[in-house]
Amino acid sequence: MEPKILVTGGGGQLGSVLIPALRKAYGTHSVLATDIRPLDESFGWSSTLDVLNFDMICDLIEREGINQIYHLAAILSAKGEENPTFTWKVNMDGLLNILEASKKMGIDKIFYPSTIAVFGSSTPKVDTPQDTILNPETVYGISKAAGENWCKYYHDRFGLDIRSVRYPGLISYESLPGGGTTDYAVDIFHEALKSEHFTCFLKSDTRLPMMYMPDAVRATVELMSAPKESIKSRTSYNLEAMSFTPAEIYEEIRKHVPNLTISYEPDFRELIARTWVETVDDSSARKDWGWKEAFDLPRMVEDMLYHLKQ
Ligand code: AKB
Repeated sequence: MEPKILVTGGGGQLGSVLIPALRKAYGTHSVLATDIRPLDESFGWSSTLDVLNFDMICDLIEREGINQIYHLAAILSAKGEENPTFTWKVNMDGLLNILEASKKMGIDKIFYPSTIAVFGSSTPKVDTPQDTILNPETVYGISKAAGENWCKYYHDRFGLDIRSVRYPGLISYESLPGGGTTDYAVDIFHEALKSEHFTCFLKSDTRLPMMYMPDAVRATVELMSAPKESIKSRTSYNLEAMSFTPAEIYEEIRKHVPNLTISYEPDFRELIARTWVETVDDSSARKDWGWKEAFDLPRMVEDMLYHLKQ
């Protein structure tokens, strides 16, 4: 069957890059971009959608003949701490509405992004295993860990084909992050080209897993097009491309922008980052559906600067 894809949270950092990629893969008229706010014309076929409104989701699925959903709408780690109960509502009720609507309306496939924020202080920090301790310490992480389990539940109990990856911090020249702990790794590029000084909200040695957006988009498309039998994890797959500290990305950018300076003013986001892990073991994704990154730190830095300078 021809895919007719609904993307929620389409105006966010991932959605605004993933939507054009899905259109390229499946055809311009096969992807409906939605967001809580009206999307501008550059998004093409779009609609407003409040994921807390179950009837609105079902109406849209019916009216547009939707058969796949990429449920990206969520409030991220740092922003989520400003209003924990509202974050829980958006992230959790939003997901449950999508799952229930998918069951009711017979949706074929669902994509649910999870995150390294599902890990916590007791999780092994290096080469974090696929199946490990999840004791998240942000409301975003708690909602995503619960969300992963809901996805498995709807798969096991109702046969829904839901697939998920635990994204590391995402770095993109095409879109800006909104309210995450890993946002510094995008901000540093913009400041490098604008003011040649960057004030980092993490400490110099805080190591986190990261990924360049072209890899994240390709991973998503590959996961979703893999044969059903090859998907062995129905919670969420660990995924990694690189891992670095603020000091390391600074040194790499300085090879291209020699006058760049950096200072460190750690804030509450440092405390969040310290509960996450440093590197993850993503061998299950590599084995089950052939994941392999194309960008390491030097290649990503070169490509980011090249595109941002354009
Ligand atoms: C965040 O920092 O909250 C996100 C994430 C790692 O999920 N980028």
